[in-house]
Amino acid sequence: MSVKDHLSISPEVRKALAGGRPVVALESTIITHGMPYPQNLEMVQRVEAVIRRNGAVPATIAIMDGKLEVGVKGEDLERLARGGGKAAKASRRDVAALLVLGGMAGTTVATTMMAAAWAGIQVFATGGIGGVHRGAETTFDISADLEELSQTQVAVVCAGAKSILDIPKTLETLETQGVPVLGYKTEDFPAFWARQSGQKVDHRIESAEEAARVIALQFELGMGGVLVANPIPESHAMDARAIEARIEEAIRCAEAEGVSRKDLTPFLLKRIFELTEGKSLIANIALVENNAAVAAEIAVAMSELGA
Ligand code: PSU
Repeated sequence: MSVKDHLSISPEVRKALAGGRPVVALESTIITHGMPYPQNLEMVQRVEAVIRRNGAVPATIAIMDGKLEVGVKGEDLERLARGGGKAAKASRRDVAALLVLGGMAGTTVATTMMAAAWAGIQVFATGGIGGVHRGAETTFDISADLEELSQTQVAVVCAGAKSILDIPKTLETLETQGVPVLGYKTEDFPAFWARQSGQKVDHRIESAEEAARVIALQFELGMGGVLVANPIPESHAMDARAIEARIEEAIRCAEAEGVSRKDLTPFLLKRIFELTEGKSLIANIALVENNAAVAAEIAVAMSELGA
């Protein structure tokens, strides 16, 4: 029995990987827990189209019927998007149990990185990584995404960390874990809905080719993952101060209702969606599309390098 027995890779993705062609992984917690239906389904369809337009093959990853499916599509994608409440949220520690017990689950950034690495995919696009939650000094709530980045050789393109988090502590933890944080055409670490968090990235890179060279070397040296931070497009960026007031309100609601652990991020995203009358969702979709385009360009550049 090997890892391969638990992976179900679609023929299109398998063929692309065998031919050394660029592939971009996509996660699915954003579908099952990050956005409502039907916007979640529209989002993934648009994001996959963006990846194709930019010369790569998309591979949405999820747990379906006891398998880690790489390249979910058609009816399965619809089932996942409609599944909402029924789908589990699969973090690293849930994978073995869910594969044995069956059912359907959205994979987080951490789990999608693992599955991508097992399948041989080097580049992955998401919205925003999980991180250190505000108040973590008492709750200890730190996303498993951070540790995964330190040990799994996949480049994650994101719009920074969600500003529901404590961003300085998130960056501090990434530093402790030895994860390189590259700013895509920026020195500022982006804050998901806003272009800037007020914190600096480690290194500014100017192009997909430059990112590909850094990522290829990091992998060659066996030093773990890379985070590429790509700010939300200016046209969709939200005012940092206005969104902060909504975040604080959402956090107060979570505390009052006793929401914690793996339910916290989905709860906060949903509450902020309501408090911004849907504007946060429009911005979220725009930033994921933008990340998908950059991830595809990086995947193309990596395959040109022969990496
Ligand atoms: N990006 C989004 N929306 C999301 C997520 C990322 O635009 O919902 C998900 C990712 O799957 C990430 C998870 O791994 O949020 C973080 O959850 P937690 O804080 O419980 O680790």
